[in-house]
Order: sequence, then structure tokens, then C-alpha cells
Amino acid sequence: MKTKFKTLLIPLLLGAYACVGDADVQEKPNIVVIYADDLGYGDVGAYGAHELETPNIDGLASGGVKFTNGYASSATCTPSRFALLTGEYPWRNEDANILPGTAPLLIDTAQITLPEMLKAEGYQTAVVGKWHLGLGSGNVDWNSKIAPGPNEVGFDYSYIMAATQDRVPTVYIENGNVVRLNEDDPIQVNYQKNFEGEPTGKDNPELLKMKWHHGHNSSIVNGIPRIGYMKGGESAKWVDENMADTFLVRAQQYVKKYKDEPFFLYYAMQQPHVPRTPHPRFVGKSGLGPRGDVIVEADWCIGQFIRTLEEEELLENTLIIFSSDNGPVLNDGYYDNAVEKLGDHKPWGPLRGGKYSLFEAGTRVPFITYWKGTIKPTVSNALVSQIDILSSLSELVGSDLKGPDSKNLLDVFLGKSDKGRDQVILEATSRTAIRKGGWIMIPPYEGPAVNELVNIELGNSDEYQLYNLKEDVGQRTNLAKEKPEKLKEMIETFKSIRGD
Ligand code: NG6
Ligand code: CA
Repeated sequence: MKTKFKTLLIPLLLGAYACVGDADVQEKPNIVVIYADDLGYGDVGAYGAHELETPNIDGLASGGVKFTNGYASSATCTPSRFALLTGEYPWRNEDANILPGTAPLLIDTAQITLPEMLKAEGYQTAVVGKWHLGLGSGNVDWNSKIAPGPNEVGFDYSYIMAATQDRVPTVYIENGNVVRLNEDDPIQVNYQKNFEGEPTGKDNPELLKMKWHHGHNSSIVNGIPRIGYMKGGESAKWVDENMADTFLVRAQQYVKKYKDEPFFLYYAMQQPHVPRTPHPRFVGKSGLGPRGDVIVEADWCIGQFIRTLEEEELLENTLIIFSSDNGPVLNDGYYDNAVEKLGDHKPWGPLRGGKYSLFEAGTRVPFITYWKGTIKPTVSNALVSQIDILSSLSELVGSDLKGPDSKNLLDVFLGKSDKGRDQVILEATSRTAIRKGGWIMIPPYEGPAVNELVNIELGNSDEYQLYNLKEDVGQRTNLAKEKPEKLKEMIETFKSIRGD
């Protein structure tokens, strides 16, 4: 009975739509950006991982465009997210560094943002997950409405953690209000000094269920020592092991609620950033320890989320973009067996370096676009950056608003063209390099070659470095001396973009 009704009604409805505005139906798909945290190029099956299974991300890759030269704008979180949302290079903003939980909002409320652009085109907009772009305008009072924040830069709805899972305050914030806060137990946060009488990771190792390796020795929440000090807010504190489910459920509820309007959801997952706290359902599932387990967990969440889109009959009208904010790191400050249990898994794939690095693994990340029925499955070697998402989506929805450094690569993202960027500037903790064509040039930088604490090569050298990525993706042979003309050309382009 139901089927018959549908078969009769749908052509009628479609006919009506075609008359009033076929364009509306076609040009305003839902848009979802699924953004992992510290997920490496080699952490995904579709990008070559053998020891770790990511069937749901692989499904997006095999059903969409799998980019092999897709970049985050930076090798750390805040700058990458800044660039994703504003279409502006993070090195243009000197405050775009890894932010403490008390930092003010980094994005100027007058600046064009991805959600604002979409909102102006009639979209409902939301962020669920990790924010890490600052909140308030200095000295946030966590016990009253927290603003400006995501809701002031274009998101109609926000359900976020302020900074990172390892930083205080360890609470969720919904539309500017701390969730489940008891007014008799106000929250205080300080990144300089502890509150009297409060235990710390440094002084109270007996209270810890996870040990710190470097940093991460301030306040203890759920037996996990964090960065920064926090007091109060007991009823509001998150349970780390439930975080994946918490964000997933909010993401699912959101798309169900707004399924009849075009929506934009920025689903910013916390995995596999430290502290890695898989839900008990996923403990031991990867065989690689907690880092692998939370990747399996994240993949499962993505599968559940896609299922919701399917059940709501939204999948064919939703463009999904999947990527990661920066490359991988094993020991990022806790003893969690990421190194010891790694086995043959290579989170960086064939690339050199990792998180914090100017070498490829810092910024080259899994990057997939998927739109069932619209994008034809393909592998693209085009050079693309997350910074281009803003202007490309702007083209998709017919907006005039573009990001200052963001290029319209819509046809590339839809798998219709191979012509990506000519060049892109990459950043790692305020240092920059240029990729142009198949080449990369890293200027000389002072500082250690290796960050010993995380055991990652940073890309620093007192000489210019030039690599031919087409022949040497692992950046083993520095051709700066052998190819002076190429080096010169790269330096010139680099300087002309940087304005130095
Ligand atoms: C570093 C932290 C690291 C991580 C990173 C931010 C120390 C020693 N290290 O300062 O654990 O939190 O900041 O990661 O504190 S990001 O992915 O959000 O950029
Ligand atoms: Ca990150």
C-alpha cells in the first residue's frame, strides 16, 4: 500500500518541483564535513592501512573521490580549523596557534565563514564536536552564557568541547551554555596556576588511571591528567569513554531534525587525539592499543551516521567531505601503548614526518568527497587543500562569498576535473613551505630536526630542502643543490604568495 502511494505521488511531487524551482532541489544539497583529529594518511584502509580496518571510511573512498594529494592547511589543529572555516591561510593570523582552553575566539566575527556563507543561502548550520578556535573575548565566565563562539560566526547550533580532549574545561557547551552545570558548583579555569587544594597529575600519581609522559600533568579529570587547571563543575564533566557516542547522537539528532531543510553539519570528531579513551565496546578491537581502538570507534561512528542519512533518505542529497585536521602522532603526551603496540601499522603511510612536521605527513591527510548518485567514484591526484572547501561550496550553492585564500575547485571536488591547485602553502607551528606541482620546497628553519618527545622529524634544516614528490614521496633526497633553477622558481613563488 505504502509503495503504491509513493510511486504515484513522487513523480507528481517531482513534477511540481521541476516547475517551481528544479535548481533549488539540485543546488542545495545538504553538506556534512566529517573531520577527524590527528588521523594520518596511512591510518585508513583506503589509503593503504593493512593492520587496521576502517570499512566505513573506505566505503566513502570507494564510492566517492579519494584524493591522494589532499592537504590540511597546517600540521596542528587550531590553524587547520581556522583555515577550513574562513578560507584564509592560518599563517596570515599570528594568533592561529594551538590554543589553550581559555583563549578568546580566534575568528573575527566580521570575517566570512563557511557556515555564514551557507546560512546566507538558506542553510541550517551546526557544529558538533571539537571546536578549539577559542571562546569569548578574554576571561570567559564559564558559568554564564559564553560568547562570542561558534554561534556568533555562523553556526545556528553548536554542541562542542571548547578546546581538546586533553585540555580543561572538560565539559560540553551547547549554544554557549555548559551542559548539566550546577550553579552551586561553578567552574573555574586557569592555565597558569592551580586552585588551592586541588590534586594534579604531577603531585598525585596515585589518582591516575592514565599516566602522563610529557605535559598533561595539571588537573585530573576522570583519572586522566590534563593541560590546565579546573575547579568545580563536577556534574558537567564529560565521561571520556562516552564522548564518541555523545557527539554521534547529537549529529544524528541534528540531521533528523533538519532533514526537510538544507543543512550544513560540521561533525568534528575527537579521535584519535589524546587522551585515547575508546568506549569499552571498542577496547582491544584493533589489536593496536587505544590509538587503533579509537580509530575503529571513529569509523564505526561514521558508519552509524551514514546509516542515519540513509534511513532518513538523505544520502543522495548530501555531499559528505571527510578529512583530518593534521597528521598522525603516536606518543602525544600519555603512556598509552601507541608506540609499543604499533606493530607493522604505519599511520603516516609512505610519507615522512607526522603531526607538527613540515614534511608531508604533517599536512597530507585522507581527503574524500562522497555524494551518492552524483559523484562518480574515482581516485584523484589533483592538488587540493581544505582551505578550498569554502569557495568551492560557495560555487555549489550559488553564493558570491569566497574565502581570501580559498580557490573554487568545485569540479575537482565533484570528481569532474583533475585540475586542482597549482600550488599551496603548508604550515607547521608558524613555519611554512610550498608545494607547487609535484615539488615541495622547505626553507631553512632553526630549531631541532626532531621533536624528541613525540619522536617526529619536524622538517627543520639550516639548508633549503627541495623534493620531487612524484619520484620521492618519502622525501629522502634533497635536490636543492642539484636543481638550482627549480629551487629558485619555488622560492620566488613562495615569496610572492607570502608577501615577504
Ligand atoms: C600540544 C600537546 C599535545 C596536543 C597538542 C594539540 C603537550 C606537551 N602537548 O601542546 O598533547 O594536545 O598540543 O593538538 O602539552 S591539536 O591536534 O589540537 O593541535
Ligand atoms: Ca589535531
